[in-house]
Amino acid sequence: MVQAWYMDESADDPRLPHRTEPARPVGLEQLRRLGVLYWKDQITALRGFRCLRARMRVSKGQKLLPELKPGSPCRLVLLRVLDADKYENDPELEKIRNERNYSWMDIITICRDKLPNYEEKIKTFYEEHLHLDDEIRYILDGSGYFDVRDQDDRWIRIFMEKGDLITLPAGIYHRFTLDEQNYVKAMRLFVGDPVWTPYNRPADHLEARGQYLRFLAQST
Ligand code: KMT
Repeated sequence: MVQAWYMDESADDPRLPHRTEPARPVGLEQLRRLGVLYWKDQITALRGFRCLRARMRVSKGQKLLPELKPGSPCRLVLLRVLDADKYENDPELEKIRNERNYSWMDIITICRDKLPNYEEKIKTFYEEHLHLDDEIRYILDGSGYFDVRDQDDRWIRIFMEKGDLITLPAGIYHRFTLDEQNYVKAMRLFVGDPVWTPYNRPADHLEARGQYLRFLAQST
């Protein structure tokens, strides 16, 4: 499942996990209420299914939850499996792209040797900002953290690793940092022609922010 949690207030290196103590994990449902969509190379829980796994073949790239062994009774079924190793020709990724109109894509590698103006870019990514459009990222390799503000303006940290796809809605305040691996390779997706302009906080006068706040107000 998604690995997300409330952040502590410490001013230490942002690449550290910054979990509160005790930890306050955040689930998919809470992210969804903030308008954040998240897919993993994924096992989806469905109530009402029993023992399907007994006859299910688990093919390459699919994962079992650690506590489940093939054949054991369960109420889970593997529904959708993204495979970051075959991103160029992955029917599951195609499905998501078609459903959500993610027509445009490129690939960004963020590490000291590969990204021009690395230091400057890293700083920009970690400034709290919003965009006028959704930010959609699919992690192909490495890992990092997206931080998003919740409805009470507290930071939630979302760990993103290979096979994870996330959509941050237009108007949400957020930021990105590498973790201690100092390396991520990600697909950037976009609806139409890409615009990457970040609007650093405060950007409350923007229509995208107003729209997002209206979404939050009615989000259940
Ligand atoms: C952005 O626009 O914030 C980025 O591209 C950085 C994150 S990509 C994993």
